Amino acid sequence: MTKFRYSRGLQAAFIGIAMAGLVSVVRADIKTYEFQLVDQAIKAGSNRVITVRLVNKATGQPVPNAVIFATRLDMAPDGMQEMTTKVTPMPGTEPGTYRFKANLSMAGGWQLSLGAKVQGETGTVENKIIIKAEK
Ligand SMILES: [Cu+2]
Repeated sequence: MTKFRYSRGLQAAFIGIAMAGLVSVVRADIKTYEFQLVDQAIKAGSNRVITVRLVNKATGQPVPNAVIFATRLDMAPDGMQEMTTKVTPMPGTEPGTYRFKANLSMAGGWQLSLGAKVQGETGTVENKIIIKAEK
């Protein structure tokens, strides 16, 4: 009787460990996600399209259906934080990519600040992407 109870308890412990392992595999840390610039060469001018990909760094896979909720585009990389331009979201062309239309009115370094909510994850992905607008 005593032996039977012991083994049942041990079995439950193993199931608990297995489930904890499963949860850690399914739920990635929000820090494992990052935005990457897709098209490196962007010319200065109006109606430029900026394409970024949200990637799970642990798997290398693009992350579709994220909610992009915060964007700011300014020339902080060239010491012009106050020089901002409007960023307009556009539909993505493939799952996991997100596109924006912007007026890159000056050649030089632009910084795109992005925030995202990923489905099934708590917390916020926050990334700054540097764009080099060519003449
Ligand atoms: Cu500027």
